[in-house]
Amino acid sequence: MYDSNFLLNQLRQASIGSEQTIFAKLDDDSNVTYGELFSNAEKIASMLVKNGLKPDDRVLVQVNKSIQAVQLYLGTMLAGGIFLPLNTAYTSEEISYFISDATPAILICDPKKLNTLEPLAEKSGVIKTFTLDQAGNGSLMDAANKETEGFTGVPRTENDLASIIYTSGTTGRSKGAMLSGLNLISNASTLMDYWKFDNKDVLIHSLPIFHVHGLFVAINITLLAGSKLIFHHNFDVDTILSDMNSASVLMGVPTFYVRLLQTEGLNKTSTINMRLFVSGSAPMLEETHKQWQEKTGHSIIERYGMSETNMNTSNPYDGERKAGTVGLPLPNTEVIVADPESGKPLNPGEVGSVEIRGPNVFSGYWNMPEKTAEEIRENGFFITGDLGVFGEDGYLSIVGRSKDLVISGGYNIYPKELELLIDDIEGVNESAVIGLPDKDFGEKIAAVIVKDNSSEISENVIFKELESKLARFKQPRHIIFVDELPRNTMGKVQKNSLRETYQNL
Ligand code: MLC
Ligand code: AMP
Repeated sequence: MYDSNFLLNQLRQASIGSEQTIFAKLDDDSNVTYGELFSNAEKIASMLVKNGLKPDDRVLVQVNKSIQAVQLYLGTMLAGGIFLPLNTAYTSEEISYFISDATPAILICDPKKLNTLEPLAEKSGVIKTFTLDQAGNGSLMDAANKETEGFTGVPRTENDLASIIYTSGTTGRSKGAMLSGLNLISNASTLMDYWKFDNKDVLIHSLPIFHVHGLFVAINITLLAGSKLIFHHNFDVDTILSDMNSASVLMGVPTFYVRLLQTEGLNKTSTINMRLFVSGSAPMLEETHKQWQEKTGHSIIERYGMSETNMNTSNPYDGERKAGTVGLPLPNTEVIVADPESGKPLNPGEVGSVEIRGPNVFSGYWNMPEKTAEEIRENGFFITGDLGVFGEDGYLSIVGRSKDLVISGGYNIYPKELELLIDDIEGVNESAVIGLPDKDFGEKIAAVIVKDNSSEISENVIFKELESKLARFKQPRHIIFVDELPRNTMGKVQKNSLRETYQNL
């Protein structure tokens, strides 16, 4: 049984007041101790409560990566709020949807976005908007610094929500995955043991902190194990390479490894201090895994997860790490490959729907009971939308997706969202958005468009129209005009055929 301020107390227990460093070698060469981290989180929590935050209120956050943003994550949970981080690439139009869907009580944004976002926030009943910039300055920390440390925390139980992570939806509308304290802590503690983390570890942190990977996997494990983080604002190959002298673990998306493999300095000597390389969020090519092993002597651990479940499977720490597979189900997590209709488990070698059950699985989508019921079966198994197959050896391979999704550099892009916007542009009859192979990002976006000849449209018109509506990473890299889209006898657009036709673009 867990105590009431469940997640935070677990994270704090070994570290509160500690002089042990958590953030080491920051870009300005400073260090931050666990004691400082948590006392600032307490000040933020105290300030949020004074500003009217009630248990279960959402705190919507779109800020650049900083230590203060991590303190805000911890402070929000300490205050009993629900932390809702958003990709910094989202445009105001995209943010506007999240504000109206999540109805947050508090909004925190970059000072540069205040003028645009504050009026939207006020219209949606947000009590207060604060600012926080990459250097940690802004009205959030000004207000928090007036508080004293020692805020003990608003009581929470293990099933209370700790965070909502928005993930794109097949209908074009993003869905907020509701994650409880138990979802987060159970997964972090499983991974800490599975990957053998302890307080001697130093993790190179170059991922964004608005997603499960950089926030929960990387930070929660570190806090639980009392390890250190070398915390970078951005991904940079040279910096990572030089960090490897004083670090032990790197977590990244496959693009990290593809780019590192292209650098001169990557070899057995430069990685000699490292004990663990983890990859996930998108499929890693077998070729990348093998090249890494040849060049560094290290075998990357590929693991598989998602916003709704945190991590589900991982290649083993001690056993064989098999390229092209995502390894074995994690302890405490049931993973089946099932018949999509009946949900009945299939035999090894048979391709089916990957489904997950366990304490890591979310409770549902915010405000979307029908979607929740469609995706979580009555027996508790969550239908991931991924297609997989178990080998006789028990290793899972992800072989495709039943959901129409493109993953570019670890970011999810749902074609439907783009198709709805493109179809609305004057002069467009219809469109099909597909993912094509890309050496750097794994997949890239292409939009195949049929004109309606009502007005003159060109590539540029399409790009211009999408510019203010869509984050840059979601925008098409190729626009292809065609006379008609290929369809099957049922009238359904054949995206496979389009992917094949344009695979070499
Ligand atoms: C940046 N760009 C991208 C992109 N990232 N375009 C498509 N896909 C991406 N992922 C755009 C930029 O806007 C820019 O546009 C151009 O590409 C070049 O940018 P860059 O400087 O090369 O990008 P960089 O800053 O180096 O970013 C690449 C990256 C980043 C791989 C480091 O995308 C990244 O951090 N990805 C990690 C995502 C992640 O954490 N996913 C976890 C989700 S959780 P232009 O044209 O304007 O110059 C999850 C669950 C799980 O999935 O299992 O973990
Ligand atoms: P997200 O919704 O951003 O959490 O992305 C989750 C999706 O990323 C999963 O449903 C998978 O499709 C994909 N994914 C994550 N890790 C892997 C992996 N190691 N191999 C293949 N796909 C992955």
